[in-house]
Amino acid sequence: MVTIHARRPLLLPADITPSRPDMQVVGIFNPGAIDCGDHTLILARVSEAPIERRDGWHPAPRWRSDGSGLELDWLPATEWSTQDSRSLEHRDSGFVRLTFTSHLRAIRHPLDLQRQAVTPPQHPLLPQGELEIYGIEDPRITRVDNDCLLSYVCVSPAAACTALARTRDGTVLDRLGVCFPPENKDVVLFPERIAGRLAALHRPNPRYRFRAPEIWIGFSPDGVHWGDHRPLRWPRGASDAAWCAGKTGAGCVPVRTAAGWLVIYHGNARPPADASSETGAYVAAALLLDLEDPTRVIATTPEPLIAPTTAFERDGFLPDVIFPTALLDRGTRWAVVYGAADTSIGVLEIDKSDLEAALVRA
Ligand code: MAN
Repeated sequence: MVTIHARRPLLLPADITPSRPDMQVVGIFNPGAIDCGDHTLILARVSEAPIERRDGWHPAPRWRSDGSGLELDWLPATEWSTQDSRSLEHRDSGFVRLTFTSHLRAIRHPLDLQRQAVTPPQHPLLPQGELEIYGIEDPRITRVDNDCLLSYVCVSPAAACTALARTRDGTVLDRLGVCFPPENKDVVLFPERIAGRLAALHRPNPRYRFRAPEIWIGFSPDGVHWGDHRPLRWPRGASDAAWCAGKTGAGCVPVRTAAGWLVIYHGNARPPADASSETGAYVAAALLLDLEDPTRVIATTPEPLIAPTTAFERDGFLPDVIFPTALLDRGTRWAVVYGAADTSIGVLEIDKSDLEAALVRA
């Protein structure tokens, strides 16, 4: 049994200002986070929706690819139906548009990760170019090769894929381009080269479901060329069928421990048949990968470590979501930073010894 300490919201939508006066912030969530000396750099996903309503029309935001800002497309309700809170579906073609758009915001936070007022400047990182016109999402930050590398989801009519960027302090992105083509998300880089190569966990999302979409690992000499891909497999008992039957995905950036690479990942349940939402609950669990050969899963937590239980995790844009994105070392404890209900950022602490005891050899 892993005891959870100091579970708290860290950033809420009301803490930040929208990028434009006609947009409202609907979420600040799924953040990359990394300790930088005297502060924690948080790169948060900020999602915004248009405020204006027009009878018979749905607004769908889109960034102009020439960098000249945000445009609202008004889609006729006769042709587009609302699917869940996140998307609109074209009645004939089945193609979708998002009801909101996301950009990234860099925030420096004291290392104690206590909730406090966010002081400006909150540096916005806005989408750029054809592959980002519906937004950029879910960043993860890894310090590797003396660089701060950021993997983030790009959304466009070409679908969701993952790109890489270098950043010094989160305020400017030096874009390196797409590293995993559509549809692939939940890309996290390891903080060290392994046998000379960069390594990343990633999650392709296949159309044919022979089994649930799962975490893969791949390798690269330079961060641009990736190969040697394979799924991570571990024995899954009957008990995990429910909580990760929908899909699994990384997660926090892996952390080196004496016993192996510690990875906190998410499991997503299939929604119950009578549910109004298209998406089931997201919970967090842990894996341990072999230090020399991280394609080998050596231990797992058979049950979820963290499930949505508090109000800010249960109620929001997408209810019942714990989406872990960063694991920070706080001495005898780990601080887990996570997105809650696609609406806010939460943080909680677990004793390292508790987590170690919960890991069962695979
Ligand atoms: C899914 C969710 C959303 C996200 C879109 C596009 O619907 O993960 O949060 O905005 O995909 O990536």
